[in-house]
Amino acid sequence: MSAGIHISPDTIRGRFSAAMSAMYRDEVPAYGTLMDLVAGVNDETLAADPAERARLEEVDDLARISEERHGAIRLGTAEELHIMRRLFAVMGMHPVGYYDLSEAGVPVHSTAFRPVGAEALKRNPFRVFTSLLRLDLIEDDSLRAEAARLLSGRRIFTRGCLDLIERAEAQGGLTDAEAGRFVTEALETFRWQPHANVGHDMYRRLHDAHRLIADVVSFKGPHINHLTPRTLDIDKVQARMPARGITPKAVVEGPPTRKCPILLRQTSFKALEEPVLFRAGEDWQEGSHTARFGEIEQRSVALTPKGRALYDRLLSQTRRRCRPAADGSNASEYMAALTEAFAAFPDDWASLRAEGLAYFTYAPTEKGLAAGAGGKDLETLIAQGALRYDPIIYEDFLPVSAAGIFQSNLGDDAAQDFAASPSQRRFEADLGAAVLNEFDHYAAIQSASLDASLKALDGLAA
Ligand code: OOG
Ligand code: NI
Repeated sequence: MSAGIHISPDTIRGRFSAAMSAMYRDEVPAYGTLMDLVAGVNDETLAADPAERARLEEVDDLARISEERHGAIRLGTAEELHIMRRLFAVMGMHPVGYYDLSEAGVPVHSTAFRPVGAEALKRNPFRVFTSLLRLDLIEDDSLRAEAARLLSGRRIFTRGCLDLIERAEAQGGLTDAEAGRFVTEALETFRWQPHANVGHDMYRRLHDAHRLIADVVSFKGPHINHLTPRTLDIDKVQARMPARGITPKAVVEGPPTRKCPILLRQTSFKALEEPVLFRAGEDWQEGSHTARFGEIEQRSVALTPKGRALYDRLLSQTRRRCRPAADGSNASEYMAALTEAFAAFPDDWASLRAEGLAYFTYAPTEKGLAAGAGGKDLETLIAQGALRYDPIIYEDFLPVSAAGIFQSNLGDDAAQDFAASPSQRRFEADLGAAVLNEFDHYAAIQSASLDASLKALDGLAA
């Protein structure tokens, strides 16, 4: 048998995200409603702004504008995380960034498996925010031991999936037919399984320790807990959710609405209560669990460490003044405080660039190519219109926003005090690889584009 021709990991990722989307819409009907709402608002936004439409047509695939940009799962053991890294690698998704959520009262640490590089992101930007439960943060010794025992006994990957991961690693890829089987097998890991791994009493104990612990330990696998399409107008979708019968979380996470948007804004609808069957001897006992929801996101320019420090400072300043209440009662007060604090964040592209707050790609203009660089420095070339610059989109996540998303969907009383203990080394040891530092990555994209631009200008100037 010949090895056959391997298809691109980007293609496998595209098929996988489409299959996941179809499965999730089927499992969580409210998510289908959200998708409809998002597509409608995106159409309206594009119709109202022909210039933006033309710009997006150039850089994006308009037909896929409303598709999923990410999903999220929560894992229980180091071994699960290690295999998950290999599974995602088959689809060209690699761990980027380390997020310590213990600081925000959620006992996990996380990374995002995502395509790296402009070309792969453009083909299909789907990524999965992946968290590993921190059993070491459970205080009750006997509960911790029981949780560890339950987790060590479960098998979240099918035999077929494991075989195909090994095959992809050995062959350096998968054929079209193998990829089809891989997507089918991999999907099983993310499927909702209503038959719990525990009885109701155990579920209660885990739940009382932290809802997230119950969500991970009580079930047979890491069900996908949300998917997130891209919206072009997050404020509008947030405002229209109630009319479509879905309840949005109290506030949009991230920066406020701006002329020059930065980083990432996100909101979600609240997780639904779903029927579960708990073990009861040989039998099953009916109960329920709340975990799965839908989210939307709007991405904008990536910030440098300096820009990010300013963002973090202004966000903390806002939250010291006004903490968003779970019931939404002070949502407008919070939004006003946020807008006021962020008045200190420059809101024009020229300042964001000149002050080193955000990342941009550079490209020579026609005019610049005609005139040549002639030894001029960057600022002069920009002032003379020889170089243009465009924002680099932020492709990662924000820990404070992620904590807000976790909390509103775990039940709003879920925040607890854990000893903040970032543990990136431990996480990377479990993962079996280092995570890519997102700032280094954006900086490299920026400097490569600048080098190439200066070379192009010099080439003609000579
Ligand atoms: C992950 C929450 C984080 C985001 O978009 O920030 C996240 C989870 O609830 O498991 O998905
Ligand atoms: Ni999310």
